[in-house]
Amino acid sequence: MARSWDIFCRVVDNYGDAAVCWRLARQLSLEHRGTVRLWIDELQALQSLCPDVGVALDCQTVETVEIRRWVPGANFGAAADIAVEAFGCGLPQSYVDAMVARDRRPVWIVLEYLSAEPWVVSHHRLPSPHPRLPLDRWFFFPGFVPGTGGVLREATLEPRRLAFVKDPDAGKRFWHKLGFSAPKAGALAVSFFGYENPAVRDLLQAWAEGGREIVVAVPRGRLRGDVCEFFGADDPADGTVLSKGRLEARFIPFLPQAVYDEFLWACDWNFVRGEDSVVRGQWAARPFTWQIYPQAERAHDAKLASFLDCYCAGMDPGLEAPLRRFWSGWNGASKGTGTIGEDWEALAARIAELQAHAEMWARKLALPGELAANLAHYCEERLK
Ligand code: TRH
Repeated sequence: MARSWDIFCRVVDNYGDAAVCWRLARQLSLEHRGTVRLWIDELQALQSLCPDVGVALDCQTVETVEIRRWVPGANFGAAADIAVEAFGCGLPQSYVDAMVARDRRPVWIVLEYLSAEPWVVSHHRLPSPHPRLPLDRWFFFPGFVPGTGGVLREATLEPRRLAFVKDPDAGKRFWHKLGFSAPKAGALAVSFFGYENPAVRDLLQAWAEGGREIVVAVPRGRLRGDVCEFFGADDPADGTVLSKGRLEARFIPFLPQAVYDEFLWACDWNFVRGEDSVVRGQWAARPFTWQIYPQAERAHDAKLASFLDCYCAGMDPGLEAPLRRFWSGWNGASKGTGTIGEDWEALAARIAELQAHAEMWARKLALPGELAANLAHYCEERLK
């Protein structure tokens, strides 16, 4: 049955909140026949991901989703069948009142952060009654294993990816579109997205002195400052190429979301971060390294370790050890041990095995089912 949805999104920082909500909104509308309104408090982040979004508009429809600016005092109108409170951002009181006023109680979903921690399975889909009102909030947890809500993957993603990887010229066309030639045969292409990171210097140095040519492409963003510092460059324009030893760095713009996927497919190794690029990196079925969103008192260490426990299952221990050390060095956990270059060399020497593992992992990641589909199905059950 066609349902109406209101998705509420507060942009805390960066792009992840907007990215996840935007993907979910599109999928519910395009793949689940939903009438979807996305209430978002910062249109700039969304416009970076989807250039068709106008930052000055209070109300606009893009790709069948109605996008509404979420400001204090906004007129929300009647509540939808389903309200999604993304990442516990809270629903406005006037909207909650509108939910209570409906004859048929809407479903209130709290869409949680993505985590591989084992407790997620037992918390997924638990209700929490509202302290005063006749409403339940239902907690919906994305995740990597059966028993969780899964992760987002639009229906067109895998066909697009397969068409790209099967086309021998697709990679070349991608680099040309950005104004570069395709990396030379034998060079390893790397996408480099992350937060500020003191490990960048050692890794770039190792690449410059390493056994293989590396072409690292660096989109505009927080990690780029560390790369510039390594080269002694001051904010190079997009399109700039800087080299040192066997390392070539290409500076590229922040790409629209759909083009970002092509970037991941065009590279042999992807450095990803946060909540959403890490998922796209996994669907890209390429070796990758995750810079997890840093939390107070290093609460993210446990989350990273849980993910690695899932991801490394079945991997040869001789490959798993450098992979864990490399990821931990990239996430600042083993600062000062100075093994990031050696660990990289150990991994790069076995990249074919890591590639096969990444493909196997992408198949495993599909096992819990797809997040938007799982959510739509779950809400339908609640509304029956
Ligand atoms: O931007 P992120 O760090 O997002 C977040 C936020 O910090 C958020 O507050 C936090 O809650 C969450 O992480 C855990 O990283 P993320 O999630 O990977 O989002 C980046 C998005 O940007 C993702 O959709 C990919 C996209 N992207 C492009 O569209 N073009 C690009 O060129 C690049 C580099 C990324």
